[in-house]
Amino acid sequence: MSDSILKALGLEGHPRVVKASEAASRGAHLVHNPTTGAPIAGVTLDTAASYDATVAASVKAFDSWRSVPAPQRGLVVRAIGEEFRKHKDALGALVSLEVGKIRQEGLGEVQETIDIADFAVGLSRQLYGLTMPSERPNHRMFEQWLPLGPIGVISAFNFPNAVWAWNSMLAAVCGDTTVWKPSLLAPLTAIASNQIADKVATALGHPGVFGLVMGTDAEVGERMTADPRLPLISATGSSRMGRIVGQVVAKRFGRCLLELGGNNAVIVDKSADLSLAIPAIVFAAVGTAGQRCTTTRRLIVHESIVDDVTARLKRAYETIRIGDPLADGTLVGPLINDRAVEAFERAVKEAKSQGGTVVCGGERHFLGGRFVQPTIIRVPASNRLPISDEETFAPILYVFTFKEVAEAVAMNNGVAQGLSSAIFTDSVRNAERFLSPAGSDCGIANVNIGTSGAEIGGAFGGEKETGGGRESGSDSWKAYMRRQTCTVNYGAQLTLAQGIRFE
Ligand code: UN1
Repeated sequence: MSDSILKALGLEGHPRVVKASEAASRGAHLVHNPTTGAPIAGVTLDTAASYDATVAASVKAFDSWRSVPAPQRGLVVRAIGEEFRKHKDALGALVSLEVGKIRQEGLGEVQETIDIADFAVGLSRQLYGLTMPSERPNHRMFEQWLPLGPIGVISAFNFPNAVWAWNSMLAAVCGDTTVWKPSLLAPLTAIASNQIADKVATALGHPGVFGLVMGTDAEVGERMTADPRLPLISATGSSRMGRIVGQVVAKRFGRCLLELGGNNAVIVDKSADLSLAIPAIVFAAVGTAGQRCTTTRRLIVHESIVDDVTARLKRAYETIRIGDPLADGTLVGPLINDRAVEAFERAVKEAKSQGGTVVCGGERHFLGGRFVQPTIIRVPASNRLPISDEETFAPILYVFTFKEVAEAVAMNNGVAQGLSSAIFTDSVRNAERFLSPAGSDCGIANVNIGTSGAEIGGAFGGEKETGGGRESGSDSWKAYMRRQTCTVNYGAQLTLAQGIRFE
């Protein structure tokens, strides 16, 4: 199975991919299947010298790519999107194989890549700047958006394909090249994805637009964040990582686009339609085995319905099929690795010691390996559970209660992270309060849908320790360009602004 997936994506015989059995002797990094624990293949990592060569090639490619008219860059991205369409099944399966996402979600991830490519094609004719009236006679004032340079993209294991595409497809139409450092937990998906884009671009006469570097933080990551040749570092991962990256990049006056941890809550108001709320919460809390940055981790339920909601969720959790992510009907696969399982166990233990009650789950799954039970924990009557302040990348849902919606909003906002949030309510007043200036403080705020599974058309990202960056749709493209304000004097007089006379 794994061999045929690798073959379909041209990874067999790829210069960076070695057989698992040869990985040790060739000094390659071994990639494991989280479902079985078995090695899939080895990948060769970059050295300081090969890192340098890739960035140098990206700088060189930028030199000409920036001058290709944006709509023509869009045509290259269109061809890349077509290629992703052709490889959707195989690439989706590779995502499942490498990070344990169920097939539907692996395919959904590649669909995000196809969608953002389409979005970028349209955008390639819409990189609009404003024209503003000059206060001086015979002057024209306007702004234009120009390519920024090679962009460093750092991505996490949980979206090993789409997050790169959000960045690289937009960057490409903006006239930038990309140097991508993927997670070492998902390098095969990265090699396959980057190869698809690079092959198309190269065939159309643009080699070097899509670069890939792989290695440890010490060898590659730190070099990249400190590298003045990369004017923008777009990094997705933990807040701990973002804090380090942000400071290093700021030191050299580079730009950062940070998409970091979430601790997302769903508020269930007493007027909520539970036939919507329950399945939405289940998908958002256990989908991708709780390893999305948008996963629902906290449930804030009106006290009058909390017992009913918890009982319904427990019943729903009992029917969730856990197992091989590539098997039909599986809804939850494994966690990414043993460390993630340990973090899950630690959080449950901590929650219990802080007075939380396990409603269901709480243990490793009988399938063993990296499988855990989706878990619901009721917080004690004090409504406080310090462990719930942390983002544990696992399917653990903490249930809180509230009396007044204002109190629920304060709880929603009462954590360090600010990515996604949702309210289930049939009250227009409560929905609008949730979306008002005094409402949710998150980058994403939804009504009657869950916290995860955002569409690519909106800007994606969050506030506070989520990092403040926005990727994907809306006007996120502006982060990948430099703004230039231009004033042209087409008259015969030199007029100074602010009415200044200097003669
Ligand atoms: C992430 O987990 O880093 O909204 C990205 C979602 C997906 C993207 C998640 N479209 O859940």
